[in-house]
Amino acid sequence: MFKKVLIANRGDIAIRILRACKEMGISTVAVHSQADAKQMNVLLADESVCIGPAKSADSYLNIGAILSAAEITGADALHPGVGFLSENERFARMVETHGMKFIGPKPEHIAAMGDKIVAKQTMIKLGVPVVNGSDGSVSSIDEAKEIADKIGYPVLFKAASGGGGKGMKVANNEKEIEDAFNMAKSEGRSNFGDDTVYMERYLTHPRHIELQIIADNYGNVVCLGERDCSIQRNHQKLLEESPAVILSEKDRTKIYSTVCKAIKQLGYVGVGTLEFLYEDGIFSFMEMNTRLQVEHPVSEMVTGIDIVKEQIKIAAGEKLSFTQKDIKIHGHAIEMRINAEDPSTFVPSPGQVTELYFPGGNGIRIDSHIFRNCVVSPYYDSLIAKIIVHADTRESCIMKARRAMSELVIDGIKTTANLHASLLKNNDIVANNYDIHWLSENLGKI
Ligand code: MV4
Repeated sequence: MFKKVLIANRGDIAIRILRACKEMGISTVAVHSQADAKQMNVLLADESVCIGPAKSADSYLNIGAILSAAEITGADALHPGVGFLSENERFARMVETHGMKFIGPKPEHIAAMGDKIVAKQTMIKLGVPVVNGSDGSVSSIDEAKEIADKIGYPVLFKAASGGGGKGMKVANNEKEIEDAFNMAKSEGRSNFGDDTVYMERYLTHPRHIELQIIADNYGNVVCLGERDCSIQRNHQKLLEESPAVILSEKDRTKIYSTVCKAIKQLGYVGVGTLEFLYEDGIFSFMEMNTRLQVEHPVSEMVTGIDIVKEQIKIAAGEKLSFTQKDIKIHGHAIEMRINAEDPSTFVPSPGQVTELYFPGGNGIRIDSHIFRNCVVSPYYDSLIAKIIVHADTRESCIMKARRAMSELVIDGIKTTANLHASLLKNNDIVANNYDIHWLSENLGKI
């Protein structure tokens, strides 16, 4: 097992990883920007190194500074966390050429899944269901019109280097093709320096359902259940749950087995998430995230598996200690992502937390880096706490989540906590009656 792990991240996820390391007897190195010197992960780590100024590009994305910090502290492995460099193929390779283990998948899998066309073609070959669309990239308006006639309207143009919704344009009929094609191309060019686009049939009312998988170096692949992440706004998830109660047991087992077979054949190692759209009983693969995800705790709650510890063990060459048969989904879990934002405009609200009380009790988990009098910085994303609730059924989980939100106090900054409290009381949410567009369509009413 590793002796010392450098955690190349900040915030709640840095603490999450640090906790796993401590419980495994591994010493920890925190890296931090100048703005983050007084963050809780820095206080909790065995050692810490400042890697640059506040701006992420100069610190948390500064590969040279991070590798130097690893070298001077003698870390033997590096955990990239989520976001930042976690899906950077070049960084993953450099960590390994510097003699450390990268706690993540193989660089070639990071690269393959980073290109959305390659990812989709890979999944087609592996027998994973995808949405009907172009065979690879689309290079002209005439070609786009031909494809649209074949697959049927509405169609969606997507940037090959996209993800997170950037570079997506819908065309409802032939007249809208030209503008949609050109706009998707120019968004791709300006956001990712790549104007390659492809096309799909546009699904109008899907759910976002994603599967958590974990694979070791010996061909063992296990699915740790699915998460329904449909409650989102501008591709920012607000509430996630596991299991996705919309699925029948038959459809659930079938997609688990399809995905596990595919991942085994791919030779993928580590943790990963396959994102699907689910509409009218049909799964369509969208993207694969080759990293730990923010919402992994709901899967941990219902499976009882510590995903981060398993991820570290896999990187250290250990075999998975469980098989698919060992995985039972226990009850229901919901995560509420509390952001330091104005709850009506979603504009970030950095500043000092003057009062803080977190809920507790049976079945409540708090993953957070904030503390009373801490300062929430304007430089990074505005997630300040994840409140994860676990109970026997979805109904009792919602009751417990309402109780948790009624206890929560965060003063001094604006947060989305009250929005979460109203979501938990909303009839559509309680009745499990929503799709990916529900939140933006209902924000005015809740
Ligand atoms: C789609 C889609 C409808 N039809 N593809 C958004 C980001 C990327 N992960 C894929 N996305 C979508 N792809 C087809 N063929 C709708 C979306 C989409 C979406 C997906 C998941 C969660 C939220 C979303 C919000 C808007 C659009």
